[in-house]
Amino acid sequence: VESSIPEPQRETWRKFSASSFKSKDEFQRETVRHIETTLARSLYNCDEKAAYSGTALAFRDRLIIDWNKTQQRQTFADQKRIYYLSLEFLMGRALDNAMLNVGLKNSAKDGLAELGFRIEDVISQEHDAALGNGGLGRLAACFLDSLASLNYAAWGYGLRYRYGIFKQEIDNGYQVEIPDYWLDFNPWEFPRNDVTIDIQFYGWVNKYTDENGKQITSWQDGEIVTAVAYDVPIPGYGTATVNNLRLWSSRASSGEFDFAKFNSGEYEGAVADEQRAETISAVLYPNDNMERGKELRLKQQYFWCAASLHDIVRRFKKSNRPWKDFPDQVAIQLNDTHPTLAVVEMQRILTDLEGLEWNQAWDIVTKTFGYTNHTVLPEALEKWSVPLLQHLLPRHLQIIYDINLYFLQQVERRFPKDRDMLSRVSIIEESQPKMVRMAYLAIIGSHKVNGVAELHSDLIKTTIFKDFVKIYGPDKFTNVTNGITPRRWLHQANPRLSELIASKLGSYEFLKDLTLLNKLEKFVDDKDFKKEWAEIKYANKVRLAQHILTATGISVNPKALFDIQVKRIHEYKRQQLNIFGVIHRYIAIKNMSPAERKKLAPRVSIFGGKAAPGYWMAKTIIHLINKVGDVVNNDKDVGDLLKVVFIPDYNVSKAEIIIPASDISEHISTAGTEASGTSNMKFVLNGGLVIGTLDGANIEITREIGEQNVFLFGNLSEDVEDLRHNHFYGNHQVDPELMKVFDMIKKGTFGDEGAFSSLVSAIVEHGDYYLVSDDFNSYCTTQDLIDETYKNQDEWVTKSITSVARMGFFTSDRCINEYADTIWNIEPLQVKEEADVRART
Ligand code: BZD
Repeated sequence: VESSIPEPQRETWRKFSASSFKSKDEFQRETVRHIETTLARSLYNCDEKAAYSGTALAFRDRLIIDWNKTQQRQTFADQKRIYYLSLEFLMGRALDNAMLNVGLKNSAKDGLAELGFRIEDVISQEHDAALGNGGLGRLAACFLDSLASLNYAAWGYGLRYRYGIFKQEIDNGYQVEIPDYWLDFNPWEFPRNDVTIDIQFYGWVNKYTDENGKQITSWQDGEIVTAVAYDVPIPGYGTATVNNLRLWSSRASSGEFDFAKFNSGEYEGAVADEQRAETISAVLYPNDNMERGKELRLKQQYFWCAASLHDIVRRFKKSNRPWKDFPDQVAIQLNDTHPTLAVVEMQRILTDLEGLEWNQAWDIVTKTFGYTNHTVLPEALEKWSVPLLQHLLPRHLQIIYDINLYFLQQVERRFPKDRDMLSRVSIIEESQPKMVRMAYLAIIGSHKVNGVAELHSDLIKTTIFKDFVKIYGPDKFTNVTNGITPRRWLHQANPRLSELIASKLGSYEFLKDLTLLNKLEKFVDDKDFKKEWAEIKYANKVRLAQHILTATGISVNPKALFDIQVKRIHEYKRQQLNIFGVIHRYIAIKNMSPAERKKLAPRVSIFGGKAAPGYWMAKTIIHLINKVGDVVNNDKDVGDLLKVVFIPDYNVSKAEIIIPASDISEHISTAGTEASGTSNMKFVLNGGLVIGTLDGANIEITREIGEQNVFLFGNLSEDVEDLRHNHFYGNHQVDPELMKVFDMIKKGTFGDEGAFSSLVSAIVEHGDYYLVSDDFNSYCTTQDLIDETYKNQDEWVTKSITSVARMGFFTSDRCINEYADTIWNIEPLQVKEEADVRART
């Protein structure tokens, strides 16, 4: 490379090459240096925020050194890389993760203590990186952790939103959204002002024949916005691999156009252009599983896909390989349909810009892409209107039509007798206006399509994509059951449990091979071990009780059973079933004699989660939970027997406190609606038991840990259709116990009943689409069984330990290895320095 240092000077270079700290003293030296110089603070004005900044900068230096080496190593090795395209990366905090992954948390802890700070206080200064809505975004973050930990050459590509998911406050029981401006100090990102790509919008398509008689298609005029790369280092656990997450930020293009405006005195106009450009990466859309069809969202998608693809193509071209090698060097995974335009952009690059024949290009495209589906909910399937695409991306719409034409011709040849098939599988929905079905485009443009848990992968094959199974055969469709990283969700969130497990297994090796947990089963009868296990759970509950008190003013008894449901608020996830169950319990307590009350196990019902700002029903559910809490928590008859808590602003760092503190967690979606769920895995890995429906990954969790360790209830997914039908055409009776709950709401016990009438009428009058009434009895009975079981603490702890021991399958390491083998066809890159990686803490 021409820009590298000539050989004679390299010695000097090497002599002063940056090296990273390895001990407590060196950590202190680096931290103090950063505080005094980089931050220009002194020991006289160093608060926790400054201590955080200095510590983060010291660890950042460490990561950079390994990051640079990793990128060099991967470039030299010149192997296939995997690119994970996701509009969301829900990373949470980075410092704790960096400390644990490089193995120096203990040095930092002691070092900070000597400087006058508690490490927990320093760590909690960090603002969450909340560039995601929920499960889909957090899955992407777990995948990055596994990819680096397993030494895969992998890049994430996303958007650098200025505002992440909104912060939630609760005001008088209502959700209020506060903007999440998180970039005032972010030491984990590196602007690459030299890595920019110009992205085009609008304009028109010019087709002509050039002087050599060649057909040229060119997309002309319109508007240019510049994408600037911001890189985030992703350290692996116990390895020297540090991968890259590249996030694109939008800014006005520095073309002559703006200067002309400036010079002609149109200062305001130029500034307005600039702001319009910056708007593209300004804010994360806060809807999960709900499609809205907004132009700015489509602009975000194209901006990010185009920037990422041009970056990938530029990197490939440096290797001077022929285009046919592209799929051997590059695998691109589409996290849901949000990046589907990447398929179209790739085809455009290869044909319009690089001059390949259509078929040759399309072969490369389909070998490169894989598509992961995360939902079967019809309202969540992405569609873009043809007129909008025509306006914003005229050339891409033409390419989509061509892809569709060749695809339909192929279908026509294979199924000449099935005319309906053509309209069913067409990428274009013949509605008013016409719509582009992004999932169909993603399937047609990929070589593999996967669901995220067994039931879900079966459902997509038999329902929404069944025609495509006929067309392509079943092998194109596969399952990769989701997983979670045990580094963050066990070791970081629950350090005492991790330490106890390590003391029994002899090392922390289980964090790299989670199946080793099965060795814990030997100890289920070990009295001391069980006692310590229970003590750790109790300590985690004390920690959560403290947080609840600070955040809500509600004081809860840590000896009570903690029953937790934290996740996005959605009708299909059925937080309404949970809160109706709570009201049912409240009624029961009110009707009990003092003697009966004495026998009841005290319970704390804990909720948390955000509602999409425009999702009225979800907001009403939050309101009801809070109002029920107001009444129940202040009822002298109830006392400690029942408390209802809504923890505001559920996010990754709060999850790390909440999840280790559950006795029971709720995963109670209508069967067939929750694609996988991943918090179910996190809760069980932390020794909590679950109440759940036979949905998503609950089914596989049950298979792994044993039916006797799970509280299952409710109807099965294969019966849902018939039940829904009967709600309208049979004689549908709402469960009588549920009616009593509704009576109490209607009486105004929880305030103005009108506020909650939509929740009641959805069930009583509008067909109860989510089967709340059908599952109510089974749900309440199962909750009673939980009370009974909890009374026998010894048995409870046995279930807890046994479950954890059998959770090895649900690591995202297993999941990533499955993607690598069955979809990406890539191998990890061997890392020499691995032997040299320091002792784990
Ligand atoms: O993806 C979730 C599913 O609902 C879960 O069942 C599953 O476990 C996870 C991971 O596979 N889906 C989402 O979180 N979806 C979104 O957040 C989303 C965001 C934008 C647009 C559409 C959906």
